[in-house]
Amino acid sequence: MSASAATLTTRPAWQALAAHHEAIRDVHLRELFAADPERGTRMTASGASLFLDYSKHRATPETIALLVALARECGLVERRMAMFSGEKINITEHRAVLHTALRAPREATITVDGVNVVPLVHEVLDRMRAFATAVRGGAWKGFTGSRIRNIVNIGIGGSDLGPAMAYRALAHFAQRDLTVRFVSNVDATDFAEATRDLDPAQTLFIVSSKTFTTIETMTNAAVARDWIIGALGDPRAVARHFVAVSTNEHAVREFGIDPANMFGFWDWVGGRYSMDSAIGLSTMIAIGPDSFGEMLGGMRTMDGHFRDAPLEQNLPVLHALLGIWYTDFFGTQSAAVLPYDQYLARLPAYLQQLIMESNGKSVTLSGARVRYATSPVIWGEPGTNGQHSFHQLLHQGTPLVPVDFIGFMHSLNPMGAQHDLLMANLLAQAAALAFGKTAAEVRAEGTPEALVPHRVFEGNRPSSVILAGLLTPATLGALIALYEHSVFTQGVIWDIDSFDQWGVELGKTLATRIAADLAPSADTAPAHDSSTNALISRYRAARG
Ligand code: G6Q
Repeated sequence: MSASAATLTTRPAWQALAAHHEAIRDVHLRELFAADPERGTRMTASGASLFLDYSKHRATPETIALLVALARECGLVERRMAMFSGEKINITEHRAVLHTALRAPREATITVDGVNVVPLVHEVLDRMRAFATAVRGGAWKGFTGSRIRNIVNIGIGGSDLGPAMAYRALAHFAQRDLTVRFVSNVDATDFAEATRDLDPAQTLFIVSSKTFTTIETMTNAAVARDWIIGALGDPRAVARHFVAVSTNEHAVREFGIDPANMFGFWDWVGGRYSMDSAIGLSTMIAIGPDSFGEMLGGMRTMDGHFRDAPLEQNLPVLHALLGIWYTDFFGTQSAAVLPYDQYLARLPAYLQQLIMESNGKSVTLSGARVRYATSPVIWGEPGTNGQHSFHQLLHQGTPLVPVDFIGFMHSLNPMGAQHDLLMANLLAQAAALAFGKTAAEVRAEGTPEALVPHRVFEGNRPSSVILAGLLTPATLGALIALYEHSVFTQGVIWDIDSFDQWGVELGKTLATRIAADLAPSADTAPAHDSSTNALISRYRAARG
């Protein structure tokens, strides 16, 4: 059973939510907290070592019950089972969606087209482990016999954002005598700046591309190959300085990488869901196979929680449903992710892809135009930095922006009272957003009357507080899996294919056509729209 697109907004649970929204949309969080002294402890849930406080949402237990009813009506339980069991729920690409198999225990059985994929996953993990250990320990040598000191991952989108985020997030656990960098952009500056201070003899490139045809990655990989051969003076150096992560063995071989140095994955792993596949090779080299295994363990624990916990206490489900509540009933258009941890600086960028590429869709599974809003715009920065910039809008701007605050009980770098200060700020921001400051309170501070409206904080601005003990590989894994399953849950309710990405195709095709028009050899008049033609002419003129 799946949600019927055309009928989502006519479902009884949706209708009940719409009526409920009418009733509570103007109720202030101050009133909700006053009405229930236990609210701050009651509206919480935990799982996979994460704690979620959702009490500062413009929701009551009735809201949650109605949202859960909607999830049930939309077939969440059945669709969840379909995903975990390897059904081809990515219908537009006719693919299973099995990132959960990437962290399944060795003894599990998950079949796709009659094949148990779990042994395949572990075979690759074992090879990654051996390779990572050889690089970390110095057994894997460069062409000249030098030890590898620098790892450069070349990949883009799902083959970049996950590893880049994870490397930063888990830097505390990384082997510090290895430098790990990421090159993604076709802008040559990316490669130039990433490699300018590296010794080619000590540098290993991981070319990460599911398809091994992505223009940016193949362009950068070719530049890297020239850089290595140019410096080391022998094409045979490629074998010691390049490995590949891909599903396309043929193209890997064509590039000159020995398939023995290729780490595979499968079409049932979407790019943005692949940081725990071989795409995570740079992560494993950085933090070591054991820590990588702990990250997989954290994801696995969250998978189990998502699969087994009652929907009312299920972190990804609650997270997803509250998102639906704001997007579809309050009409919010963006959501902020604010990690109060510098290690998570790239988490918002990673989640932008995970969430917006998955659920930025406007047709249902059956191809009908949706009649409701789907994914919000996701954005964010680590706290406390954002407090000195865009938090102004969060507190006093016209849009309503639900926030995810993410914090940790302990710091990986304890120094004096800094962690207390960091967490005090997180808690203060969540409270200030929720409860604000009334005109009476502002006046009582002796504020001149003309300034009172400027200093009022209306409050009633919702947030989740997600807490964990310490940012370990396992915690990061659990956090990522929480968001993955939240995205899935929302996609089920919106009745969209969260696992395709046709929306990024058109630009790629056009870029290839326009690139031909920009080439120095181009001598025919461009044949696009008048704006593009004029811009091409201007570019050509400027380039002589
Ligand atoms: C992710 C998207 C996209 C993809 C990149 C890189 O879900 O499909 O971001 O990861 O376009 O693709 P390749 O790995 O094939 O180079």
